[in-house]
This record gives sequence, C-alpha cells and structure tokens, in this order.
Amino acid sequence: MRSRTLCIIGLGYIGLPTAAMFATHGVRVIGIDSNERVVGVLNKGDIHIEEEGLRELVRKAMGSGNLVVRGKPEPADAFIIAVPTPFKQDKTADMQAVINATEFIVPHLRRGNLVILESTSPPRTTTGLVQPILERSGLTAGKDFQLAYSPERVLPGQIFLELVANARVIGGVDHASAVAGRDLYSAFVTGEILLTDATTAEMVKLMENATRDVNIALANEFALIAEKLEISVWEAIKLANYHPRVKILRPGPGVGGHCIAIDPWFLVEAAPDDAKLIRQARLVNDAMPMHTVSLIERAAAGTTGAVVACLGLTYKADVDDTRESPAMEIAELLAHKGYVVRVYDPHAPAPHVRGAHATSSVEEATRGADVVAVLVDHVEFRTLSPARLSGMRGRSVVDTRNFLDVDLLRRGGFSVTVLGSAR
Ligand code: SAJ
Repeated sequence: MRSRTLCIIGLGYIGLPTAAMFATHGVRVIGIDSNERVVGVLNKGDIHIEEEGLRELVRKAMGSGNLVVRGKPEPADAFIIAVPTPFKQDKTADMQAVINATEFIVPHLRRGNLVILESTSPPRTTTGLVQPILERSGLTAGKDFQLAYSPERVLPGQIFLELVANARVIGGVDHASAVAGRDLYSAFVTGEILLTDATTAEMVKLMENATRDVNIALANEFALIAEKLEISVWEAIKLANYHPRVKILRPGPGVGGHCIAIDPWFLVEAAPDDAKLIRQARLVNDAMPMHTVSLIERAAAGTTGAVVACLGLTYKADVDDTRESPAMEIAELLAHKGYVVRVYDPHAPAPHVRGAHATSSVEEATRGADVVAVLVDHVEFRTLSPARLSGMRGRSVVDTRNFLDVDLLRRGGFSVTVLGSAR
C-alpha cells in the first residue's frame, strides 16, 4: 500500500487520527469531510477535536504533503468509511451517513480497489447495505473490488497508542478482501491483525461495547443497592476486586459517549427478543442521571431557588466530547426542575445546556452556589479544596465519581455526598 492513495471519508474522532497515521507512514491520503467547517479548519492548519498529540501529527502529515483535505472523494486505491452512526429517537441505527459516504464512492470505484467500513454498524451492514450500493457501479464485491469491515476499537484519550498497538479485526466479504485489509493497516498497526468474515467483525465490535455497558450497569446497580444498605459500594468493590477473577467497574452518573451508550441498541435492533440483558443494562445506565439528580436534590435539602454548580459536562474525564453525556442531561434535568444551574467544563468551554448558565471557571460557577455537583472526574477537579469553594453560599458537595478528597472537604466544613455511598 505504501506510496499508493487512500481516501478516508469522515474526519472525526476516528477518521482524522487514522488519516494522520497513514499519512505519516508513507501512504498518500485524501481526507474527506462533508462538513465545510471541518475542511476549512483543517486546511488552516488547525484541528476541530481534542486528542493528545493529534494537532502535531495532523500538522506533520499535512506539512509532508501526504495528507490533503477535501470536501468530496477522488479516485484512490483504497477507501475507508469512518462516519458516525448515531441512533434515532426509537433507538434504531441512523445509517444515513454511511449510505451517503458509500454513494460518494460509487462514481470513483475502480477494478482492484479496496473499500473498508470502520463505522460501528448493525450486523450485516457491510454485506446488506454497503455492498449493494457499491455494486451499483457495475462491479462485483469479492471479484472486481475488495470489501471489508474493520471496527475501530480505540479509547478516546489514548487513541494514538491504541490505534497502533491494539489488535485489529478485519472481516472481509471474502478472504482476499480481509487479506487486502491487513496489507493496508499493517502500514502502522503493530498489534495482531486478525482476519474473519464481515458480519463476525461487525458483531465483535458490538459485543465488546455491550460487554462494557452490561458491566457498568452491574456496577451502577451495586451502587443503588449499597445506598439502600447504607454502606459504601466503593469499599465493597475494592474488596471484591481482590478476587482473582472479579473485576467490577466503576459506578457513575450514567454512561455516555458516542459508543457504549449507542452500540448495544444495534444488537437489540438485530435481535429484540434475545437481547434482553443488553436492553436492561441500557435502561439501568440510562436511569443513572435521574438518580444523580435525586442525590443533588437531597443535598440541596429543599433550599428554594437553590443554585447548583455542575462541574464537568463531557461524557468522561479529560476529553472534549459531550455526545450522549449524562452530565449534560443532569444539568438540563436540574434546570427543568427549577434550580438555578451553572455549568463549567474546562474541556467543553461553550456547551449549550438548556436552561443553564455557562461559566468559565470553578470559582465563577460555585460563587453563591448552594450545592456543587462534580459530574466528571477531570484532572482539574481533583484538587477541589475548601479554599476553591469558599465563594459558595451553601456547603454541600456531591461527588458522582468518588474521586474528590472527601476528608479534606469535610474538615473544611463541607457536607459531601458520594454516589453509591451512604458515608
Ligand atoms: N464509565 C463508567 N464506569 C466505568 C467505565 C466507564 O461509568 O467503569 C462510563 C464513562 O464515564 C463514560 C462511558 O462509560 O460515560 C464510556 O466510557 P469508556 O471509557 O468506557 O468508553 P468510550 O466510550 O470512551 O470508548 C469505548 C471503548 N470500548 C471498550 O472499552 C469496550 C473503546 O475501546 C471503543 O473503541 C469505543 O468505545 C468505541 O468507539 O466504540
């Protein structure tokens, strides 16, 4: 694949790092995004998303001439589709972006090309949706061109490490397609490259994220039980995890992000009568924001017109992504209930939270507040001390992630509620 041309459609959290990696490993990459703003930002030498090391790598790639960014696809040897697959109101997959990207490729598809779908998709998308669209070109998958599914599996916040080192699964519509995919990714992947068929590869990705979702739901359910029993779930989890075959995850205010909060629904869609546990886990996790609101309301203890400072809005620590974020939902629910809500997030400076007032520092958000609810465990909040909260009117802190220095805050006269703990 070296010195040949690769067209990557979708320059988001996955497409852009992937484009930069290929481009800095000897592949000529045409990066495509249908969003003009994204194309404009990248062509000015800037980036539109936050990820450690991304800015430097994109600059290096563009500076070398190996990465160019455009609004429309061009002929290439290989195409990677890395567009979002959100879900609709009824929790079924919205495949429009995949359809558009695939249709974009059709006029450029040539004999000998390789097309890879990376977007997380319901089972059989590659063979049932992408293949028929590509075959409108008059060419046949597995004969005239190669087609494979290869899920991205990287963890936002450590994308570059994981892009390179994680094992990569490549499922072809035939074996030759999977092999062609391996040849492509071996430009930079040092992890094992495992070949299979396309539908199995789609299923692998959905199973991984459903497993994580179910395990987080279990931790959240333990937290609810522990609150009723008036013990600390955190202590119980720590002790249980001494067992050599037990690894309980962390409870929290809910599960967000573009992956785990969405992908399990694709399995429910594929097999509604069978995916019972998967559906239930989604419901448990989706109920956590409301549970967190009830903890905050208790901390406000009936103060009329209470002012609540919500610290953190992104879906997890130290990323800038607010998609499906439980913290956003909690702030909106509080505002809807009539609280005066102030929000602050160092990574998402101008989020639109319905009914809430955006602020630009911990001090501004907490000044005159009755309750401070820490919704995301950003590094910046780890050092939350009585001194930083001295402008508050009340003295209540809600820690939804069990990461604050509770003793320090209590010694400073604060009453601290920790999710999952009566202590
Ligand atoms: N969370 C908890 N408790 C935990 C772990 C996570 O409440 O113990 C919450 C987080 O706060 C967050 C959500 O779950 O709201 C998801 O965070 P995450 O760090 O578990 O996962 P993502 O969404 O950032 O990335 C996941 C990863 N999948 C797995 O770990 C199985 C990543 O490898 C995938 O590439 C990514 O989804 C994806 O794109 O599908």
